[in-house]
Amino acid sequence: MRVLHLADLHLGWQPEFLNERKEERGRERDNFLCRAVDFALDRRNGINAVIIAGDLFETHKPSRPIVEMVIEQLHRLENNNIFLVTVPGNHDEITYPDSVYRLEAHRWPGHLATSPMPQEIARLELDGKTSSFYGMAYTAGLTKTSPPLGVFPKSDVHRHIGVFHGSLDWDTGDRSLPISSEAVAQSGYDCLALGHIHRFSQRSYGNTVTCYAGAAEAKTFQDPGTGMYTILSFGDGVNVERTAADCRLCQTRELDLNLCDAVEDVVRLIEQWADSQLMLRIVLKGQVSYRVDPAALKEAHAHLFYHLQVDSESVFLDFESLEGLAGEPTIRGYFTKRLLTQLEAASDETERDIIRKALIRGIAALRGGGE
Ligand SMILES: [Mn+2]
Repeated sequence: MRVLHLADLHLGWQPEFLNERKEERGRERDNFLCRAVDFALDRRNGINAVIIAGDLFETHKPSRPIVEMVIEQLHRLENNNIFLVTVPGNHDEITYPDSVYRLEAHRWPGHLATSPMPQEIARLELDGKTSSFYGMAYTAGLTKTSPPLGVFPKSDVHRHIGVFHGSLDWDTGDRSLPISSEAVAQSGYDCLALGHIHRFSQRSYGNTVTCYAGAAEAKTFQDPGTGMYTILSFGDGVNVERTAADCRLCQTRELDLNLCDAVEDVVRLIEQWADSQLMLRIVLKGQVSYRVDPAALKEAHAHLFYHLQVDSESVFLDFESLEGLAGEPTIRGYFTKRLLTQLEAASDETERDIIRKALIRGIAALRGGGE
């Protein structure tokens, strides 16, 4: 049995920060569900079941076109005999009377969790084995969250798979569902397919494999997506596989100015990274004696990327301010004074250049900011 484990799609979310590309990218993100369904239907992937572990939608009340698109895509799974389990999350919380899951429950494809506490949702018979799927829909006022969720129902079948949108032992007091890992270890479940944390992770508690599939598609640079499908493969045990999901890459890269002698070198590095498909955030680091303007770099190079953001955590240090440093009764002051003396005594420009670089890097190192 091979299960495509999806979570945290946040369909309908708009990337405001992309300005004129906002709508285009929003549509592309929302189209992820269609690509995931194509993946599940591709016989080469051998998928028997799809799990959606919460936050399918960005809100509990998504727009009509998004709802219709989702139901149409999920119908494709149902029509092709792919077993489907959907669990609501905290973004698309079932609590509200106008929640999409309350209004559409009567025509939701596959199996939808609506119970406020864990229950068996459905069973799947495959190759002479019966697998039971358990889940719940967090409902404010009805779901008990203190102590953390720790009682897991269990039917008399071969396999047990929990589908939850919550946090393992991470009681932040927000409207999420805390889950006791101690209880998971005692649950006798084969696997807990989780949503809520947007990064991928996999751990074992007792004989139970817990897996956060993570959000495949990026939202922002802080929430950059995994770009991967997660497949839970059940044989003798549980195997977690991952494969590339054809999502737009969203990356943050550090650019160490200490490795650049001038702005021209910085420009050359950015040009080497040029990729019209990439959403890239560059963080300038280091301590240098030339001025770098992140806004100007962004302006000049934005056309080389799908989206470019340049932030600076670097420190500008001009040679005038070194005289001040040289007077400090510190190791840094002593170092600066010594290098400035060498600089004055240097016989040619090559030597002076080396001493200047040593000075800048040395000061960075003494601040704990360099190599
Ligand atoms: Mn989420």
